[in-house]
Amino acid sequence: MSSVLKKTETDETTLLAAQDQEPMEAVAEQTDGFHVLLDALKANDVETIYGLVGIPITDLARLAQAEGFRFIGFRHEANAVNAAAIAGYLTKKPGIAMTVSAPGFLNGLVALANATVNCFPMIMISGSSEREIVDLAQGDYEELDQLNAAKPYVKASYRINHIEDIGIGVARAIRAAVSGRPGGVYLDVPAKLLGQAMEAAAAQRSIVKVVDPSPAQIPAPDAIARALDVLKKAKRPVIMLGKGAAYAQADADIRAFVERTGIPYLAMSMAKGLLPDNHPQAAIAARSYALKEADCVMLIGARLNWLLSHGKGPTWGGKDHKDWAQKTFVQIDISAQEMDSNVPIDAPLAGDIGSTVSALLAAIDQTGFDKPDAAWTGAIAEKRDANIAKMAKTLSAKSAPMNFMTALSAMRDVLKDKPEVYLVNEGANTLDLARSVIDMSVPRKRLDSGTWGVMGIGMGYAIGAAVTSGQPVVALEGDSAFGFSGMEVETICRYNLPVTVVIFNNNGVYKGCDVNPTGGADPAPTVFVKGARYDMLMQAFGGEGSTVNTPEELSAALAQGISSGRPTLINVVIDEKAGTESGRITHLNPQSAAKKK
Ligand code: ADP
Ligand code: TZD
Repeated sequence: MSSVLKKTETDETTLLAAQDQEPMEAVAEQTDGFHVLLDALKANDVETIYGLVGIPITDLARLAQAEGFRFIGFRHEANAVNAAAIAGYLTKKPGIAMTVSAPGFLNGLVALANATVNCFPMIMISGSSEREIVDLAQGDYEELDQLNAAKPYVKASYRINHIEDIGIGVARAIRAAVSGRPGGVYLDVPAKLLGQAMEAAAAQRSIVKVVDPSPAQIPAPDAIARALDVLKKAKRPVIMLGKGAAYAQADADIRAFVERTGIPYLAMSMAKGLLPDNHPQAAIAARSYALKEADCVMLIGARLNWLLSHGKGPTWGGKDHKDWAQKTFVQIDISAQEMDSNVPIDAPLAGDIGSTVSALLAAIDQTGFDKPDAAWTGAIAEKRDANIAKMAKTLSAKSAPMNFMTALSAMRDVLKDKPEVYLVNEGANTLDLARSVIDMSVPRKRLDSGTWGVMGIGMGYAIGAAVTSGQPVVALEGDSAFGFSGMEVETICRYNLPVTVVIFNNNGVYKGCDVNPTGGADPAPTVFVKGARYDMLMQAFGGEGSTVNTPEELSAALAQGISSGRPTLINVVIDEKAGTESGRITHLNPQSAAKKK
């Protein structure tokens, strides 16, 4: 946009008559909040917006499309926000989602909170009502104090009140989302702001292109020396890679560090594939043994939260759940506050993973590093190979109807030769078993329920991954998990995305054979309609759908779905008696915990 002189609304006759007297009135070109907001996003390389329309987002979405943005419209805000969140994770640039006010905002907030909890950078922009009415609680259309409602669940929550501040407001939101520990940011955009006008040239000057949005955070040299000292003293060290390491996109240096030190490594679920799961140093299939027996653990972008039993207790070789493991810990994390959150960290490395790992490599080049004793690496390899052989036996056992392992075995064989495929995964048994069975060989290809173990990310993540990458996506879903975002199959069809949804259908949550103990007509709380035809849902919108009963049928349908690049849904009939309550986290159920005592 540039400032131009514009003639006032005068017809030509008047102009001609007036030409000897007054010069044309000079009026600087005006612009409005809609345009300035989109210009601010464009200046910061935003190309795609995920959202759901309604006042005032409809006009914004239309204009965005007209201005060359890709606007992906969803059927529920949570899925739009999940798509933006995973786009942020995959690209290291904040994903952008737009929602309408109050209910639209609240529908999106769960996913925004989930993005924050998982450290994914994104910005949710919601339209909001008149401040004056909200602040006096006078009952506006879709009234809610969104700015404050968002605060506890996000990394930052901002409102822009004046058109002149849009540039700096967007810049602030971007920097908050991607700098330091990434997270979800809420940006409140009152409808009134979008309608405000200002001079176009001044608006252009107010736009901020954020310089170095996610600055490197270089660890102090003494912290590097301390960490190497702790690692060198270890007899049985192990490295744990988390999704922060995958996010960092420092793949080559991480691999060089693991290989140069010779330390066996484990990978958290979304870090699988950072090094190929069949790497000779992979201890993934010997996880329990490695965590128990290690005398030193180096965490790279992984938190010692519930997924790692808080770094203490029997999983780590402790006596009871409160017992600190007698191990040393080295931790790389961009958030210094993360250190000592659950157990004392002997060598904290507060820095970004790229800078920190390269500093460690440089220090090793100077001082050398002796690989761990063969007794330790050999013991891990032996345990791993035994576990893999044991699993191979389970996988090869045929079962009719299929159980989880039979179906996963078929999927594993198809996916083995297709490293480019993204695998989205949620459910209970479907999640926990697929994580162990399906190997990953490329970084950032496995996207799942993450830190909260949340259901509902499936279609949002699948759409976000497909839109961001153009690569094929397989979304492996429990039948319950699918239900949370299932309506987005229409979105998948509408944009003709290369997504194959695979539903492990065992007629219920965890399994489908529970009965109502009273003998009454209502089904048990965990049970769904039996023999449901989820494939017909995809067909309803013009996609491909099929129901499969055997591993051979599943293999063929999966291979076909991926190679077709078309929206596909495979309804996999799984034995309704297969499945464990809560998958592998049964021990967290209060009843089973009480029984153990
Ligand atoms: P996982 O669930 O795989 O164990 P978490 O989500 O618990 O992983 O942990 C990821 C950690 O990575 C977070 O503590 C976050 O602060 C950290 N992190 C994210 N990005 C970076 C980065 N670029 N450099 C260093 N640490 C990072
Ligand atoms: N609601 C939300 C938002 N997240 C959750 N994690 C749950 C409820 C509880 N929950 C789980 O933890 S797994 C699960 C639920 C409802 C579904 C398990 O059933 P499924 O998978 O059909 O998806 P399996 O493979 O049959 O176990």
